[in-house]
Amino acid sequence: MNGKKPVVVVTRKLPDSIETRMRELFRTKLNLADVAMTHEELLEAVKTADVLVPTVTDAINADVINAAGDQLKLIANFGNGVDNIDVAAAAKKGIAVTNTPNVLTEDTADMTMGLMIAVSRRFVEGAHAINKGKFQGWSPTWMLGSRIWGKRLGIIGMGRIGTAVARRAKAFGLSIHYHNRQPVVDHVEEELEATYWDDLDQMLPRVDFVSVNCPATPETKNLINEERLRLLQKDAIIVNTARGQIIDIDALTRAIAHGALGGAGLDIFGHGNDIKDDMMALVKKGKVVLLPHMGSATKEGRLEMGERVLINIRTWVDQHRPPDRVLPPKE
Ligand code: 8YV
Repeated sequence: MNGKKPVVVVTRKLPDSIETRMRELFRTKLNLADVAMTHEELLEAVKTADVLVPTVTDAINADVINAAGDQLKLIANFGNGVDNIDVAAAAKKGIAVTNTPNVLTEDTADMTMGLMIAVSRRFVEGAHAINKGKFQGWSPTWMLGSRIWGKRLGIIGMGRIGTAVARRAKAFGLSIHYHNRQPVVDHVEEELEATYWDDLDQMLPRVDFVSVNCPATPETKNLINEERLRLLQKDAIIVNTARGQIIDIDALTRAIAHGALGGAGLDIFGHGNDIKDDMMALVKKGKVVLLPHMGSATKEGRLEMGERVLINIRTWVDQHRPPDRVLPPKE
């Protein structure tokens, strides 16, 4: 660094206190307007940045990485998932990538439970009836949902977030089933009274709820495809607080529209224009609850994510190994 402060380019508006500290520590270029940078703007930014701080809305693909000047040495993602970054291309160019693990686990798990309840207990429909002035008075057979207590939940991806979902779900009276590359350690499996399925196709027909909590990787793209959706019980509810590409959204829409699936809660939308009309029709019928990727959107969470970014940049500047280094997939 030659004793000079590194140039840090931040692609979106971050909490004020994080931005202030970044300006104190580094030569930081902020994006106060908070308009997502275009591909061309990203190509320009990496020519001068020593450190790039992107978010989920920035595609830091091989084109962007290959356009970077030799000074770019760190991509400190403001976010846990790094599916927006070509980590392998970065590694080839000697650029380290870091993320912000742990600090959004509990918030995302809360949102997962929230969506399970919202869909099965028809929260949005009920609130909507009142908001629209359509509530004519209570009736014993109106707005009936389905009970959560005593049902089975199948978690796909039993990492930090999946495990945090399982802890909450157990308290809601759900039996925990999970699919993961490996079973979790014995004491966690015992604590959660969880049942491991190495074969996802075996688990899906047996559960009433499915929660998607695995990362988006080439292996998990369309993991829940048309065939797998067919395995589910016809009133099963699927919740995705991870990434959209893990479920074939058109197949999901069709399954719910045809009554082959109970409903879905999806916290995966980055833009309103990602949502097709057929899906909106299901939203209007109360079969689906959609959220604009709010799982980790708490004031506390965003500050902690910012703190992790600061720590990662700071340790790198001090020539130590940043604590949240993400390694490229093994070839
Ligand atoms: C973040 C997320 O809001 O961190 C993640 O992987 O999915 C989100 O909850 C987002 O990534 C910020 O970049």
